Order: sequence, then C-alpha cells, then structure tokens
Amino acid sequence: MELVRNYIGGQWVPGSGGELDPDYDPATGEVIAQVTRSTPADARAAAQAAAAAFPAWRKVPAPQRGEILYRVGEILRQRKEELARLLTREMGKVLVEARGDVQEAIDMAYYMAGEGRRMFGHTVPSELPDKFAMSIREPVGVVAAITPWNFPIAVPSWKILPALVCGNTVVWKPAPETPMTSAAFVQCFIDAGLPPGVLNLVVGGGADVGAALVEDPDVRLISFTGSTATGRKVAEAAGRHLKRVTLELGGKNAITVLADADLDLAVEAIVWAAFGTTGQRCTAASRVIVEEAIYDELVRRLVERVKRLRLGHGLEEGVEVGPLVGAAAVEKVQRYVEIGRQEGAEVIVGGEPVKEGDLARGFFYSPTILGRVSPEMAVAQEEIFGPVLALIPVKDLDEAIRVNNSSRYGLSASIFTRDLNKAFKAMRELDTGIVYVNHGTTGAEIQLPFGGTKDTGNGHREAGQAALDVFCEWKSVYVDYSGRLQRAQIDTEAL
Ligand code: UN1
Repeated sequence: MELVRNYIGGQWVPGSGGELDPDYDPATGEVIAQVTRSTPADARAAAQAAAAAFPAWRKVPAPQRGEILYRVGEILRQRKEELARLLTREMGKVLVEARGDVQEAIDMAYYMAGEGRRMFGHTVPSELPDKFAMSIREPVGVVAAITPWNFPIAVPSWKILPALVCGNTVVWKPAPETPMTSAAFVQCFIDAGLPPGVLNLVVGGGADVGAALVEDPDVRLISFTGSTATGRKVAEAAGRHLKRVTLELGGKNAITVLADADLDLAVEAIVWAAFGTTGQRCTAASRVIVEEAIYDELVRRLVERVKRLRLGHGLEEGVEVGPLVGAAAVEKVQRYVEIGRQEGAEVIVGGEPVKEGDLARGFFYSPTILGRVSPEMAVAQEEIFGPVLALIPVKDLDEAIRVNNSSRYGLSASIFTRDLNKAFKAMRELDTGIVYVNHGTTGAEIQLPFGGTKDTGNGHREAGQAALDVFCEWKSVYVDYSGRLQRAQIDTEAL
C-alpha cells in the first residue's frame, strides 16, 4: 500500500509525528493508502527550505519560470486520466468532474506560463523633467498555500502556479483527506524541473500544522481556501504578524428563476449546480429563489429529474453523484435536514443517508430538496456543503435580489430569465463576486477573477490577472537622470 510522505527541500521525507494515518475511499470506506503524520516542526522545516530556495528562484527570469509551468501543464495533460482516477478514489467526485478538476490546473498552468512573458508593470510620466517613473512587480517571498479536499488539484493550482511564476517559493498544506492526489500533483512539478525547495509539501497534519505555517517567521503570505470559521482564525493570526492573507471561504449561492425563464434549461442547470460534486463546491447552488407563478411547475420538474440521479462510485460509468467526503459530512447534512424540518420546510425529495445495498458502505446521502423555505431559516442562511437545495418562493425580481443578498456570504449568484433588462439589473444588483446569466452558479473559468464579497473572503481575488496582484509586491521606482537634485513636491508648478 502506498505511503504518502512530505516533500521538503527536494526530498520525500517522513513527517516527525512518528505515526501513520489511513487514507479512505469515501465511496467504499476502504483504506487505500497510509499517510505520514506531520507536526508543526515539519511546517517549520518546509518554510525554512522555501526561504532558502527563494533568493535563487526569484532571480530565475520570469519567462524561464513560466516555461517550467508550461511543462507542468504538459505533464498534467499526459497524466490527466491517472490523476483524475486517483482524485475520485480519494474524495469521491465522479470521474468526469475529476477530469475537470485536473483540467482547471492545466488551464491555469498555461495561463501563468504566459504571464512569465508578460507580467506587466506600468511606466507613468513623472512630475519632473529628466526623471523616469515606473512600477514593477516583485515576489512577496515564502507563500503558504492551505487548501481544501473538494478541488484537490484545481484550487491548489490557483495558488501554487501564480505564486511560482511571480518568483515566490511555496509551502503547501493540503487537506488531510487528499494526500495521494497532492503528492501526485507535486510530482508533476518535480518532473517539470522545478528546483528543490521551491515547492514543498506537508501532508497529514492537523490544524496545528496549518497554524504553525501561519505563524512561521519565514512565511510572508498565506493563501487559504476553506471554511469561514477557520479563515477568520487565519486572518486574525496573520493580522497580528502583519502578513498578507487571501481568503476564499463559504458560500450560500442562489439561482433565481424568473417566470419567463427557459425552465428545461433552468432545471438542468440547478441539478448540476446543486448536486454536482455532491454539493461540495464553494460555488454550489444551495438556494433556488423562484417566482411564485412558476413554483409548482419548477418543483414538479426538479423532483422528476432529481429522482433519476444515479448515485454510485465515481469511477463507474454513468454515475452522476458520488459520496460525501466522510462520516462527519453525512452527520452535518442530516443535522441540517432535521433543522429544516423543525423550521417548517417540507422535505420534497431525499432527506436521508443511503442505507441500502453497496452504497451503505460509503458516505452517500440522497439528493435532497427542501420546499417552501423562508429566507431567514438556518437552511437558507448557513452553508451545508452537501446535496441539499432550499427552494424559496418570491413575488418578483426585486424581492429575489433582496433574498439573494440577505446571505452573509457573497460568492456566486445566477439568474434565469429571457428578459434582457431584468438580466442586466440582476447582474449589477446581485452582490456576489461572480454572477451568471442563464447558467448555474458553478464553473468559474481561470481567466477571470474568482472570489466573493462579505463573509466569503477578505476582498482578494484568485485566478486571472487579479492573482498577480496577490502574489506580487508593487515596487515604485524613480530614476532621476537630470544630474542635479530635483526636489519633488515643492514648487513644481513654477517649473
Ligand atoms: C471551489 O469549490 O472551491 O467555479 C472551487 C467552480 C469551479 C471551482 C470551485 N471552477 O465551480
């Protein structure tokens, strides 16, 4: 059985915890690998290795750094199928989606490889004659990337690839649920020729390992994706040390369906956004806000489609919904369904873990729709991170926008309508970081900024050009070639 270890300073090494922990297939409960146990000492060693590699890496010309990333993209493309299968076995998402997870990293590798040849700064006119003014990008230093299990390749790629092309070195702490996929991803960087120490991996650690990285004196920037509760702690600790921190946290994304919408399209989109990845995306739709006039018709069509969803092992052909990631996730979903019942929501379909047949061995939960939910209920406000969809009837677009924006989260929102005026109004007034028109809430592309408002983050965006602003410091440079002392900000008007 495979043993997953840390990768520090160019070596695969055991963690200092002295124990091994099992890695499970959530669809069967089977142990598929052993993972080394890490401690804060391993986080420290990794940060030191990253700090040692930084001076040389920042000097590698950005186009060359980009070329290594291009090779990472090529290797990912060659290994897409094997990475996708590994990913499905470790965290359960169905194979087509696992391939998509790897594809996002391929896209990001090529995008950031290109940035190695752009990475534009600015030249601006100076106030004074014979003086040149420009702003250039510099790397920040050692970056700690702390990532979740739900996109074990895509989300880390949004952090690691831009960090590297900008000249930073990285310590990556993936979620404990996906160590094998993480190690296989790191191997792609090694095989692409990334120098030792530039990317380090610490697996199999608890929250203390992440906390140690946040506090580490060598770490200058923490890029975190995960829960809002943990993100708050990360931000507090980073704040004490005045470190840069970027947070991608929870979501309670809604799809609004207006009475004039193409209902067939809306139903397909809702099912994909709510039950794809078993609802375990930060962009997943967990609320549908629907105009009362079409409420009953939408429910009828949704139920008909959801009942036909095929659950099973993600590696099996034709399976549409895999398991939840673990036992705690099943309990959390069940708890929320109970809360929903007590709050007065009606369980229209689903509402229980799968207990019969082969699936009973894994962490399966039947896709669930809660009807007649009101906007203030816990099931309409709190992130469940599972296959549970709350239907909220409203009277018109204005109320729909109010309900959408009543969430403390603000990642993604969507509207289905054929009315151009209503689509544009919603596009401007929905207060999320991402808005879709006639498409569900998932499927963000890496060319565009990714992130959310309010409790979803702290104002930063990942991916696209925005990523460069996260992973670079701006340096303003003035070159005075006049040969005399030119005093700025005094009597320039008199010149
Ligand atoms: C996440 O769930 O953390 O937009 C990321 C999407 C994917 C990424 C989701 N491209 O759904």
